[in-house]
Amino acid sequence: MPANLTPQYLKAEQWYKSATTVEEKILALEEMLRVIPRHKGTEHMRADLRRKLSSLKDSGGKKAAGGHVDVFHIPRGGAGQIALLGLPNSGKSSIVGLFTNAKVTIAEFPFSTGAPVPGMMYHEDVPIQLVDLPPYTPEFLMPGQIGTYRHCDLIAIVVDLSNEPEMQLTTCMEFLESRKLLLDAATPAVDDQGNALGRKVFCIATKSDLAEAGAVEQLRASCGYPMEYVPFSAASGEGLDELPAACFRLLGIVRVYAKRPHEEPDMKEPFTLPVGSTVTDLARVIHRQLAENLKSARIWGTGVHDGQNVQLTHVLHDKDIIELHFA
Ligand SMILES: Nc1nc2c(ncn2[C@@H]2O[C@H](COP(=O)(O)OP(=O)(O)O)[C@@H](O)[C@H]2O)c(=O)[nH]1
Ligand SMILES: [Mg+2]
Repeated sequence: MPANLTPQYLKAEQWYKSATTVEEKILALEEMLRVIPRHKGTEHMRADLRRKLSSLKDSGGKKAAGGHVDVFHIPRGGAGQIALLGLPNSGKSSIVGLFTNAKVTIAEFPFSTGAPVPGMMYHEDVPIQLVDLPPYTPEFLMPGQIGTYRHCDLIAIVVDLSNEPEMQLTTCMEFLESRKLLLDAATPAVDDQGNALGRKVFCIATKSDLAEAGAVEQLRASCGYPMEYVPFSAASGEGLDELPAACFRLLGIVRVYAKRPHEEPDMKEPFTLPVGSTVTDLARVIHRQLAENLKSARIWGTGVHDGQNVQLTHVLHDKDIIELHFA
């Protein structure tokens, strides 16, 4: 009986074949099993896929093969982690070099970046981690590199406006789409625990100093995917304030300052929390056990009178100062 495989299945199979890590192979196999037509003709194939899947899971799933250190696993730092994706020479390292103290290599020749380089950028007083990465080309991605994209909070697609920007963006979008790294509202891809595989993405349209007028609008119009475009230039300084601000906004976080009764607030190190977090969420971040004894709170900030008493379910706003009262 013919298997009659669908394009959806063949795509997942392509993903499996190109997967360079055990984690990716597992995700791709799960997708193949999810989309494979269920009839007599695919019975053997399905059994075979399930066998492969369980043997991969037994082999240790997320650990790097052979117990080696995975250089593409970058521990998260700051309020959020942003991984840069782009073709060779698109200007990724220049961005990380400009905003952080990281030692990046900037060069006119491709593949000058050989391993991920994390650095801390600041939006005002909020630290945000940028990760410079080797380039992507349809022919070559460093084995393991997909893991960095899989586990970051936000992917920044870096497009060089001076060199066929539409082709660059299409190439990156096709890569993200084929690995289920795009959040698709209609059919969000999930792993077997129900976690979304897709990441939030946006586009840094760089080298704007070399671009023709209207290049960013053209790029936006050429790509159907809804996302933000931030014009930038390491040479002219365009976007120097806007890029960190956009990163902060797109990470979906608020920063708040905590204060003890009768003391001044600590304005040096804000706490960062997901948008929508409450007074109780802040208390949990400060001290999980103390949070149970939280009795009341006063807030100076948005939508309240100075020092107003609020419920523990009150939703925090960016730059609020919160005084916590424990029993
Ligand atoms: N004119 C101009 N050149 C840039 C800009 N950003 C990077 N470059 C140059 O583009 C080349 C590649 O930059 P690099 O950051 O190493 O790209 P990567 O391969 O994506 O990391 C280097 O020669 C940079 O000096 C920019 O905004 N404007
Ligand atoms: Mg580089």
